[in-house]
Amino acid sequence: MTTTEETHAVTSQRSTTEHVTVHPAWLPGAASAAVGRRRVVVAGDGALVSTVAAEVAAAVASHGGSWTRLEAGAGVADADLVLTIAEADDGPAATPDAVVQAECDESFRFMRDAGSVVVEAASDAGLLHGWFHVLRLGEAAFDGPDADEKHAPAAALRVLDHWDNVDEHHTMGQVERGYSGGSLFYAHGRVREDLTRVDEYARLLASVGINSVAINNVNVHAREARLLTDDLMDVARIAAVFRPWGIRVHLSVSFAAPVTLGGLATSDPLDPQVAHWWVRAAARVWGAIPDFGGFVVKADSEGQPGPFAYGRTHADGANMLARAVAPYGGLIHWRAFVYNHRQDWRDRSTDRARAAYDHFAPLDGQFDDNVVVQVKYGPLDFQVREPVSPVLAALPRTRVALELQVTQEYTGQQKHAVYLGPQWSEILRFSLGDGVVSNLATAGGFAAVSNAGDDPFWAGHPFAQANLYAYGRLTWDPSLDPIAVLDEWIAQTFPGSPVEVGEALHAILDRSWETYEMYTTPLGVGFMVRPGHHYGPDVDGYEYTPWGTYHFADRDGIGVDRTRATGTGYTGQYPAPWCDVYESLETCPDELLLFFHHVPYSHVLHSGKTVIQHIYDTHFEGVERVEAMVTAWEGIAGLVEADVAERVSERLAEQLRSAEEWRDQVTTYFFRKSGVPDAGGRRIY
Ligand code: GCW
Repeated sequence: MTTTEETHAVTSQRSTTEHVTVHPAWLPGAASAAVGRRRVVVAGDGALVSTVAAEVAAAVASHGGSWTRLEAGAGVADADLVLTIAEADDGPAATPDAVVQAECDESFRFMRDAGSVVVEAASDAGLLHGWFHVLRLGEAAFDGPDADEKHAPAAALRVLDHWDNVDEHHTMGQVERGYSGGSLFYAHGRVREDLTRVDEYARLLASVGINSVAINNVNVHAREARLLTDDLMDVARIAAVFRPWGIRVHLSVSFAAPVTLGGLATSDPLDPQVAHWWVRAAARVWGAIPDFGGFVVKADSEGQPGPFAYGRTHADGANMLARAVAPYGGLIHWRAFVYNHRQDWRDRSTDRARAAYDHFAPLDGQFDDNVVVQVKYGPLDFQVREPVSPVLAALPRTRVALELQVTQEYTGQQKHAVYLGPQWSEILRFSLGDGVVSNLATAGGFAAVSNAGDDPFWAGHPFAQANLYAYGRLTWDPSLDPIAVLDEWIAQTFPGSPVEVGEALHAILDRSWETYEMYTTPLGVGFMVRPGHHYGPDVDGYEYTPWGTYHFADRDGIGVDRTRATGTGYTGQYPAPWCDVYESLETCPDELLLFFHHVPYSHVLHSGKTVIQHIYDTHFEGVERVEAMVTAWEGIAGLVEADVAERVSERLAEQLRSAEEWRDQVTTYFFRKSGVPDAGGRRIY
């Protein structure tokens, strides 16, 4: 197919909802061409087998192949692709009654024999993953040597959290930290009537292995709280849309709901009336939605209510809820993002980075089995660079989920092209005690804040789709190379494009996380963003605020002393060897230097540069790299669809403007503080 024909094919697959033409992301019609022209058999029962069958039917209808549906285990002859549920020795494997099982076996086996492919799964959820595996491979699924591969997710929980408010006029916007338009779920102050885009979104998520979503903001305001009560049947409608894609729905709930919704005088977790209120709430929810996933709770954090008000621990709070949902196999995702957001900047002894560990490490072993403690990847707040949170190693007897941020709150707000796969890969591969992933894989998993909204490109920036894609792929298999994952995304999103397109996209995105880091906040010190919306530079924006995110720059130096020897002692929260690696100036990695140490500007990094010269050099080079991104894009913009080209060009122009602003403010700020000139003699204001 020529590029023009391909482009036409892709365009014709776009759906139109409420007068918006929606970009197909990585699942354009072209994706199904390889399967669609073959003879396919789908065998087995289960709700998600029907989803696979419908997918196959649509693919062969567009591309001229054929398909048959058979009973599980029926003798199959003469097919190019067989998608089947394995016959289990101990009873039926398919999930009954259209209910997605809590933690079913999602694995599948991929076998290729002389160009014929069999995908065999233990459950219908596994079969759906196997189907999307074939779709992702395209022709390559059928080409190549004989194979027999087992594919299984690294962890049972692969969740996306939406920080969506029902209320469109909320002061934080409809989607808190959302950069992709309005909510996919809510419009005009209620759950949307037309959930077509939710269905398309669910398909995209299923194709990369996501199996749970939470559909409302962890900051639960009065309007959103009512999802649990008055709007429950609307939540059930959303769950019904996700169900055929093997995705369970969760709600964020307010710890104070027994008071605010139930009229009780207290939400003390040890009060039997409170526990009873939650038992009844759970019965209502699971009565309406039998495969409901559970609740997400942000308690005692940034003004949200919690057990501290009653002198109770977070284990008391989480377990009370866990017992209410346990009869249904429900989960409580209890966030460890607990810190004092009203600290006094003058008080140098309080260190926000310590807070999650100080609160949660002593509680290890006290949480019920269906509590999942959800831990942000770093000790602060989704910065471009943070050390991996020591909490992930401190809870060996607790189910833990690692929380990432797909939405680019602190990484350019989807105006900047920043591919986060390399950041997540680094976190997932980091060896903390027994290794982050092995700790999580036992019983926990992964959660991330979604970047999707009702924007026609789903994510504001067409390239931000790659982050959504990579989150699913890397949490399914953390050993994947993030650049190879990007390559998959490019191949599916720009199918049939000339090779220059892929080359340019790699040139723009492969090192874009590092580039963003270069022109923004240096050496792991974090923040320096405009308060409130968090976009653009403001070096001292948070310096004298109660939020606990300081850099302590003065005329002599910069950084936060978190050592045991002379600082806040945070390094002591790490297991060996990290407690010593980070403690010592000799061994602390350059990129985290200012997170752990306060040093003079003349301090020489392992790179051989002084801190001040590093700040100058990275900021100038960061902007040069963005200029190169713009040039690379200009070379291929004419080869992609016009609306994609236009959106990306517009975003890159803003990225360049913003990167220059960052460079000029940061270099000028540190020149003025330190008085040390740039050895390169470049323009500083
Ligand atoms: O990063 C901060 C955000 C808040 C968010 C909070 C959290 C939903 O600025 O907007 O609140 O984290 O993770 O709870």
